[in-house]
Amino acid sequence: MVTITKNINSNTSSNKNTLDSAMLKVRIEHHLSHTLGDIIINNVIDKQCTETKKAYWHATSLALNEVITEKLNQSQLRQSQSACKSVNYLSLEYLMGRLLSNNLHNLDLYTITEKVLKSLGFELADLCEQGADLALGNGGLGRLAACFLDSLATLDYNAMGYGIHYQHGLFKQHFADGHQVETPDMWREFGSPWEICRPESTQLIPLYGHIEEVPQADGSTETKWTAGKTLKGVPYDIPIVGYNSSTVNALRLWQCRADSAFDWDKFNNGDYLMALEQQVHAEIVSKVLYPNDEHAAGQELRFIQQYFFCACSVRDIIKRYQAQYGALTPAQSEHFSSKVAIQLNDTHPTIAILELMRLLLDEFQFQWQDAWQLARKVFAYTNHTLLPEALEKWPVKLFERVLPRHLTILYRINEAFLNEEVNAMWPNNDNMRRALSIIDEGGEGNERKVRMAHLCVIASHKVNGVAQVHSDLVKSDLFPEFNQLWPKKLTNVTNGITPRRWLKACNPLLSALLDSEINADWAKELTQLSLLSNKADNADFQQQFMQIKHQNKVALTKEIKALTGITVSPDAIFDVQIKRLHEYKRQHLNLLHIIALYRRLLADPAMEMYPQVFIFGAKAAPGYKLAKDIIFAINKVADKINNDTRIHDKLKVVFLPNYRVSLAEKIIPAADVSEQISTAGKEASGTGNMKLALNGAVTIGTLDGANIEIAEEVGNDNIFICGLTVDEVKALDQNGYNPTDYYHNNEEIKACLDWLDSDYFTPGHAGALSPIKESLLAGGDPYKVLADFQSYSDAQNKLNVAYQDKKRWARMAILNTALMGKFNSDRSIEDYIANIWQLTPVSAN
Ligand code: 73E
Repeated sequence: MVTITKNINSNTSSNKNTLDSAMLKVRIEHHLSHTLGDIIINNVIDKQCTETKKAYWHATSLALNEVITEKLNQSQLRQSQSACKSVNYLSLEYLMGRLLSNNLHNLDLYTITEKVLKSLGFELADLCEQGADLALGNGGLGRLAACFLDSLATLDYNAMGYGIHYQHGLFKQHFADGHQVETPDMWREFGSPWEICRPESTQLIPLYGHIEEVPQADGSTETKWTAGKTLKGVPYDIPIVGYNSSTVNALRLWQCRADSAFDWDKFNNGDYLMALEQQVHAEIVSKVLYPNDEHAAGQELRFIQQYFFCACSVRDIIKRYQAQYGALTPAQSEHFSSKVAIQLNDTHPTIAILELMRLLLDEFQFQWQDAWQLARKVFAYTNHTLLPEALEKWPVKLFERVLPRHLTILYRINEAFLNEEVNAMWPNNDNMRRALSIIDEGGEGNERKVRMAHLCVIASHKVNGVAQVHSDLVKSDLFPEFNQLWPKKLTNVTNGITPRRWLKACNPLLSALLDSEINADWAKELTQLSLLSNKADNADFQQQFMQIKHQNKVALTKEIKALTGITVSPDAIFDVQIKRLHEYKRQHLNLLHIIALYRRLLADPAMEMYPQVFIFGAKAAPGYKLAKDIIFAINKVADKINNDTRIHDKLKVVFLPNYRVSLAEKIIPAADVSEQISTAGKEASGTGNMKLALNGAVTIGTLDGANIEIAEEVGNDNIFICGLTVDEVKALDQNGYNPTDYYHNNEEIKACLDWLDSDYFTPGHAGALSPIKESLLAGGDPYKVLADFQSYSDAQNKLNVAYQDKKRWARMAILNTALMGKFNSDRSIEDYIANIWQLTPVSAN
């Protein structure tokens, strides 16, 4: 028997795997023949065909799942026996990506599995490509949730993620004549090997209906809710495997079904379609992820999604508490809050507050004060954005219709808050009452709305922003009055990323180099990478480091060719902007500079410039017209530039379709330059900035979000900072920003924008790119693209010159990798634990 030998970097006794290669092979073959049918065993099979690879991917995943499920069961037993406090992370989004490679790395089974599959005639990396991305999120917020789950399990904390089991995750993207086209994501068309259905934890969720005041014997009245409809929530658990730890936690995703499958009477009467109506209506609730990033969707279905998910999760949290500790009574209040923390990932799960209150009051016979005190100890809220269009406000009328009982509770919370707390601080001050009320009274034809963020701040014991500058702005600009009222409530937890997925698994060449250089488990203790600083000027090390970057660039070059047909040279600078498409992220600032470079090259083909490839990846929300126009413009400009022989390949532009986690894993290890050029004050944190820097890309960016903290870590010599600061943006707004001044005073800006009006980039269709120009001039350029153009362009020039000094650039790249220790999501989680959740770890040791 060959037992697994682990390298010194990643072994602890708690994580002993007893699976050997012979056993693994048997299990994979068992799943191939027994679970997946007999298409393969003993036949002469085509190992190159996709169907075969898919079957082997599936069988390998199932074989691994046996190990994982056992660890999950042991973890749950251990957590229950230790009676430790747990955190319940409530998020409408989880951007998990693929799981096979990550789970293998976290279990330290990657190498052995690679060998077994090789003996069967397959490349593991190739098989991993067969898995679908779990794209149950839009962007940074959902990916942060996924990184946090990884860290919680890695650090042996008792945690449960709660979310929605969307049938369709984020749409797939392709381009037709440069335009974004969306098609549905079918991640579990043929099922998913990772999920475990838990029918025993099904929940029934009431909604709609009416309330009445029922007189009580003591003369008081009680509110009784008679629901008009019931939904059924069925949970699917996805195991979350900690890295080199004894813990496997779960992500519990709720699928919505009808309370009963179909109407027998209608069916028997021959009305077959109508018989299924109920089912169809219920299934819609968990059918699809809303594809809006940083934009609150106003539809009733989204509201019901939020409620459904919150109600299922809160009931499940209580049920699990009761299963472990017995009945939940008012006397247990203190105990409950000493065992349960609930984190709200933005305001999307706010209704959980009302649902917990409702259950305590109506079903557990709590008095108001007992229920409210408990809620306030349990909840905490993370704010992820200051953008007004992303701040959720639901019409009171919608609340009244769908959740009449919850609305009465909300009113009572508001009344007590305004009459007691606000009045104590600002006596008889109607302006303050109006500013802080949970209800936005509307006025002048505007309907009354519920400010979800206010409810979150009032009900939570802690509220955090996601990077220092963002948290400061939450205090000063978003919630200044709340900060006056409760000076200790608002705090900061800077985001982080898991180094397991974002270095160890996605960049095996660099990982191997780090393993050989650093005598510690750097994928856990990321600050250990700072030891590399000593080698930043070492010629041999520079050579090795940059050689790896080059190999990663060669691999990406092939991917670019396969996906777009465009040929790029791995010797050029790979300049990467990958993130959702949004005006505030300013992909169009990047584009404007590309157009300026192109223009300069046409004017002077001998211009001194090191070849640069600009690589984009971004999805636009389907309803966001200007974002789609920007994608179209980048694609059209790319077409023209890439086919213009006059510029001798000095400039190339690539827009990779269908940007997602698994594509990010290929782009990030190959990036030289990381574009982080949001308008200062608009990007709360960013996390792509951390992933790129960790993989040795040098940032060109504004002093926004976590860029500021990245600059602090790497030092100003190792980052290219440009653009206005937060204060300068504010000053510009106060003094009246006029983009046409920049247009008239900067000849290059004018020429580039006017070029967009011609048919140069869209032959025969003059004006097709004009919406970009219009948004920057007549549209008022709300994100200050023109104000930052010159500074950005100057920084790009410096960067291009810096790259030509190979030693200087290698030093910068190495120091970026070396100095990213702070941005380990394990550190973020330890910050949450210390300041907000107060958990203790439970491991097998
Ligand atoms: O800066 C990012 C941040 O890094 C921020 O824009 C993003 O959250 C990341 C993680 O903290 C974010 N997404 C949303 N709000 N902020 C959002 C809003 C509505 C719907 C979906 C996502």
